[in-house]
Amino acid sequence: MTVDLLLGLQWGDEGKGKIVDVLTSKYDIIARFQGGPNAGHTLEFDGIKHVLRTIPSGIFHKNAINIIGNGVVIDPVVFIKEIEGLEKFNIDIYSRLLISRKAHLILPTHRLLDAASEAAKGKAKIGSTLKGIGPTYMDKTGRNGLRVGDIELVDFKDRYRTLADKHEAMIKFHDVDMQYNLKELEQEFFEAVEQLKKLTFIDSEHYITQALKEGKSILAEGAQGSLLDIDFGTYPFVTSSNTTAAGACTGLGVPPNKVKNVFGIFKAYTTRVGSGPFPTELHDEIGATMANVGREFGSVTGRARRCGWLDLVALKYAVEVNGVTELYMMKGDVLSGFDTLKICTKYKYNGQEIEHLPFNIEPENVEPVYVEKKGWKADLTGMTSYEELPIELKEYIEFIEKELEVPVKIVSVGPDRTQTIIK
Ligand code: 2SA
Ligand code: MG
Repeated sequence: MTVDLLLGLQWGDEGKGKIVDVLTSKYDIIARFQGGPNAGHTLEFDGIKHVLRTIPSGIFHKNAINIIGNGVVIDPVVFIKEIEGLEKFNIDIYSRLLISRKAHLILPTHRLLDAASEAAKGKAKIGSTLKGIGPTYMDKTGRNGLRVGDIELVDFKDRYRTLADKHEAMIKFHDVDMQYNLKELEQEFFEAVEQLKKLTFIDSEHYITQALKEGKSILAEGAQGSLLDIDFGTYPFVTSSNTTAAGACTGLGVPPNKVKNVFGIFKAYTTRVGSGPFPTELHDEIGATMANVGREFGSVTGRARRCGWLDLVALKYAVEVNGVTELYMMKGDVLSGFDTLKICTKYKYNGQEIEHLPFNIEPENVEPVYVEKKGWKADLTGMTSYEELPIELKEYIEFIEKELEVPVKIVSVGPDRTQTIIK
């Protein structure tokens, strides 16, 4: 069998949680391969809204196994709270969720270090979610990190102390005003670590190889978006993991030749939260309408998301880097009501018109070039078939398909599981 990937093609918040949930019934295993509690995957069904942080979106389906791969970073404190939240809905998490021993742990001092580092950057701050993601991946690549498997070692606490002491020195180095009670944070951390031991730890690469041999189907669920990839995103305004297709291989132990379909998910417009360049950003009424109608607030931090027109230059880049085979368009319903819609197809860059994403997309370097499309007025949220969709929306979709040379297979017209049109 093979592995399919579901990835965000923009700056995150494309609606991955909803789509994995819709697709899950087709797969035996759902796996997360990167990121950590900086993600917030929102799922809505039966009138209830769930926000998942580290746990894969397949957790609501009783026949799916959910894996947290080695590429993920886990904050035991956040993680245990997430589990407690799900237990209220009588979900048998312990039989459905497996964690890689090689996943790295977010320590309380990683979170503090994240905050200190951002504060020290001042205006140049990344706009991090402050969940300790960057410092944890730094320790991973710096070969200092603690992993889930380490909590079973007798000297875990000593190892913890050595690393936490080093972090404290680093926090001091940043020389910013920070108040914290590390003793309290540590108590909470070690209690959560004890809870974590109730879960099943696996070697995800071995588990996945076996599962593939047994004919199981696997869906790898990305977090954040392609333009936040540590290598291919708008560096340094990115997250610290590979959010693109290759990350699924290194973050789970999936051999590249086992990857089959790559589902690329994008919003009918564009949003970004945190700092960093955003060529099609709108600072006007239109952007504000998108934010209001689309409820564009971070599901974890509640931060307002910046909004703008669809950017096909950036989207084409993401399609290429990921090798996307099918596109899923989200939130088409949010664009209902505009007379005209704009789509960016090129950038003006150094006096020339270009169609590829250049090294630097700061506003002083690029100016978006738009084509205009006729808008539609109909409310899409009750529509259930592609045929029903307004002709202008179909034209909007067909234009995207032609430009990206990949078919749009799903059109989402609302947050609920049922508001999903399969073309
Ligand atoms: P970090 O926390 O250090 O990885 O942040 C680095 C950059 O990556 C962005 N980032 C995100 N952007 C959108 N959504 C994310 N997840 C949450 C959600 C965000 C929230 O799904 O709603 O609740 O605000 C996410 N995670 C990281 C971040 O904004 C920085 O630009
Ligand atoms: Mg999100």
